[in-house]
Amino acid sequence: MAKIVYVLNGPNLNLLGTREPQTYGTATLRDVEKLCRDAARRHGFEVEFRQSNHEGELIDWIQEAGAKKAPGIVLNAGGYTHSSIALRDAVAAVTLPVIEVHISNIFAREDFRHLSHLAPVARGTLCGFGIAGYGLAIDGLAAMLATTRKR
Ligand code: CA2
Repeated sequence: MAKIVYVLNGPNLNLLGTREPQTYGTATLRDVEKLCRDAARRHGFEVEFRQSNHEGELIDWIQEAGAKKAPGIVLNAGGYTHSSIALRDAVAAVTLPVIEVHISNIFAREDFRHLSHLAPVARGTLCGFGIAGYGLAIDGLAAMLATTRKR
């Protein structure tokens, strides 16, 4: 059975590559998708790649990944990272490893971005690596799963 990693993107990430290149670079979300598919393939995974501007839809997808027993979730929750208790609850409730990713270094930005409600319930967090962080998250997930399987 195919091992399908969910890569979920939150609000405004559909605009990637069109604005704020000094913060987010010039790559588009399509480029991120390709990067994720290439990284996943190297580990024998496939990718379900989605973006939504709606909190509830992201929560539904986290629950869907759980119900389908996906190997894990890579989540860039965008601005909801800093505001959403509901997303945090969804991440805490799912039994799969969730890797939190941010393109920018949220700790080098405004104070309100320093708090992530997701970090305490995520299995790992990556930020500041640009879009390469998505590939690193998939590599990290694969390494975690390989370790788990050996136990
Ligand atoms: O650095 C990240 O990946 C963020 O999750 C991006 C969020 C921001 O609220 C987080 O603090 C950090 C914002 C996503 C908006 O993306 C845009 C991309 C291009 C142009 C405008 C917005």
